[in-house]
Amino acid sequence: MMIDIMKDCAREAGTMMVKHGSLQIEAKGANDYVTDVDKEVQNMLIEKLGQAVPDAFFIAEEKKNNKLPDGEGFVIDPIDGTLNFMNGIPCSAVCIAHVTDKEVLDAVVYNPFRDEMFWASKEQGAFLNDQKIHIADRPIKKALVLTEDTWQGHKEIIRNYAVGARILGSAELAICFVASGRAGGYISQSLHMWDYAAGKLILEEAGGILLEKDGSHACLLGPNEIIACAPDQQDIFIAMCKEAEGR
Ligand code: 2AM
Ligand code: CA
Repeated sequence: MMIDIMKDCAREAGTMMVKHGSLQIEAKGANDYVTDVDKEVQNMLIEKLGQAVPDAFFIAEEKKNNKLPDGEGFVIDPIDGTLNFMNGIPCSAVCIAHVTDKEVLDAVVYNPFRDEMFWASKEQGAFLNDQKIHIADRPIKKALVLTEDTWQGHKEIIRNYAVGARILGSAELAICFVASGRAGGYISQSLHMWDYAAGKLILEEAGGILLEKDGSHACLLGPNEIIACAPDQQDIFIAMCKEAEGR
């Protein structure tokens, strides 16, 4: 099964992340970095997954990409949370989404530093390792809300609606933390497809929804200002985004 191949690939990538030597770091832009491990993990994943699906397309962070095509392929972030990874903060993940005709059919998000494999296959439910996961059923007032330091309004606005705001530094892990009920929601800005493609299926299979900030369902094509939450709490999150825009 494809999900088993993807989990094996993620574990192999995880070993590369945990056991690397001294890192070679390159700046791609302001506060945007890539390491030799990102590139090596990506090459390994493209090779192994390409053997499993010979005509697959690949969209992956550390290569030049065209638009998401129809047909079968993979959307990959070799390391989501690269800044954490570079600084020794154990909150980063290898992320693989298996896509057909722009729909995610299988997904894994693996944090090797905690041996946590979030995964899902379409209509089969979502799991953390061997345990089925579900979004939280507590009100947002009693939950943490995750965000990014790039989101224009995070701390004060979120604190008015929730217990508190947290920044993990990995979008995919943040979405999986919502899927598993650790957090009540996630709001972010300027994500790329590979920052949320795998998390989207895991969240949806866990009973959550991934939205654009105007409330429409997020697809893989952008503009990628993303809300992850429970369906019955979407109005609160859209209100938070409106409040942020008004600043
Ligand atoms: P990355 O680690 O793969 O770069 C926290 O910054 C989250 O936002 C991470 O998931 C990070 O992905 C993502 N992100 C997307 N675009 C970014 C950018 N230009 N700079 C920093 N983080 C970015
Ligand atoms: Ca990355």
